[in-house]
Amino acid sequence: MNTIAIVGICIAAATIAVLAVLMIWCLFLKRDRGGEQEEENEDDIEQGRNREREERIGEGKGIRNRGLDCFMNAPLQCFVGMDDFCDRIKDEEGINVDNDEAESDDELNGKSGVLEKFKRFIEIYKKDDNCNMVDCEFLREAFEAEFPSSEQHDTRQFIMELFEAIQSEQNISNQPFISSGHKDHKDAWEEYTKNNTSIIDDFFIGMYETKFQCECKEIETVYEQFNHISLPITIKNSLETFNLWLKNCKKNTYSEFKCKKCNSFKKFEIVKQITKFPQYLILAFERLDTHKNVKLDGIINFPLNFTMPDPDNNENNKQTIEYDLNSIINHSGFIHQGHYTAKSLRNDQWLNFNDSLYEPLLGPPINDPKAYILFYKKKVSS
Ligand SMILES: *[C@@H]1O[C@H](CO)[C@@H](O)[C@H](O)[C@H]1NC(C)=O
Ligand SMILES: *[C@@H]1O[C@H](CO)[C@@H](O)[C@H](O)[C@H]1NC(C)=O
Ligand SMILES: *[C@@H]1O[C@H](CO)[C@@H](O)[C@H](O)[C@H]1NC(C)=O
Ligand SMILES: *[C@@H]1O[C@H](CO)[C@@H](O)[C@H](O)[C@H]1NC(C)=O
Ligand SMILES: CC(=O)N[C@H]1CO[C@H](CO)[C@@H](O)[C@@H]1O
Ligand SMILES: CC(=O)N[C@H]1CO[C@H](CO)[C@@H](O)[C@@H]1O
Repeated sequence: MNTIAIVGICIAAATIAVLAVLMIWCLFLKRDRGGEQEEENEDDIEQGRNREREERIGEGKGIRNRGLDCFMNAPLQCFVGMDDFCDRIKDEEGINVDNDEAESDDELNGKSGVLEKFKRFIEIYKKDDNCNMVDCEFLREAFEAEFPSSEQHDTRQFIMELFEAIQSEQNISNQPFISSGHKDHKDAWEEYTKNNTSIIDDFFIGMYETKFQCECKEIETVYEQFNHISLPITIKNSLETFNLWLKNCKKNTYSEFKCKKCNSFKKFEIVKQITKFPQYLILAFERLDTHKNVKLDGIINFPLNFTMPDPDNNENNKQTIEYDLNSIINHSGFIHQGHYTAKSLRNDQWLNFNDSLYEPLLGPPINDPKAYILFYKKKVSS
């Protein structure tokens, strides 16, 4: 019995000893492992940082695409490339929105608080950190009602909606300004800006002047705002579209109208021209013909820069306004199934943006056959 008891005690003691050794070993192992893991993690992070440092090119960041977001990501890259606009928007405030609501905007439906969200996006993008990708789901959500994430959308429509949303938050009705009876184009622009003072107006809105002149010399002048200019592509003249547009910028046409003075139908000469050039001129090629349901793939010659006569100093067309290409949006694919990418100039370096991916380009994009929207920046006049 004694022997059995002693053996039992010995086994128990041995077991306890083994267990203790195991436990202590485990603790050591755990601590070692932990240590190793921490080191590994640090290594990972460090390598990641280095990788990001290597991957981060110039002033670019990618933008995450959660499905069909490229219609929004491409123009956002173009806006980020507009330094003066991004500097100004930081200080802009919406006066038509309840700011308390805008603070907790993640739950907001609809477009409310777009300006605040757009500012947040710019701030995150411009932050000098090691991130090479921005997630802007909060901005995407603001447009969910109009641009459901389950469908493809037209990037041009998005740009217009973004403008309208910001304008209306800064207390501007989105009625088009069409007005007559002004002294001249400066007077018309003053009238427009008196009640239209959003950042969008300061950077993207231009104005057309159209003069209707009757045979009897009676003239009526109409002013009309625009936020972009559409250039039609016809398959035949696609090579010449841009130059044709430049040539036609001051265009004389003729048509029959009823003259108020003559009180009868007369031949009118119509002269239409731009009298207010915006800081950023947006040109959109009419590639997506939704009526005929086709996409026009014509190659367009568009210049890296061009000049127009300055309407404010128009004596002998000597003074000119110069524009430089700032960014372009590409559309590849078919009319109802395609992909948008952007090329944007950042600090003298052209970058190619494809959602979360981006890469430097060797030079500026010239005659890109897939160009859909062009953004030109007005040169600062000296
Ligand atoms: C501009 O707004 C003011 C009030 O804010 C109004 O009195 C004025 O009539 C407006 N101007 C035009 C041209 O509508
Ligand atoms: C305008 O673009 C052309 C190339 O198309 C370039 O050679 C020229 O230097 C540019 N001019 C200015 C003023 O940037
Ligand atoms: C635009 O399309 C052209 C021609 O297919 C292509 O070479 C280029 O990479 C595209 N650009 C972007 C920004 O995707
Ligand atoms: C954009 O990137 C995707 C891969 O994420 C690739 O399949 C596609 O060809 C790229 N498009 C362009 C225009 O570069
Ligand atoms: C400054 C200004 O005009 N604010 C107005 C903006 O619009 C809201 C209503 O739409 C008015 O309550 C504000 O007075
Ligand atoms: C686009 C826009 O809001 N236009 C408005 C500018 O202000 C005039 C009045 O001066 C309004 O009539 C326009 O609707």
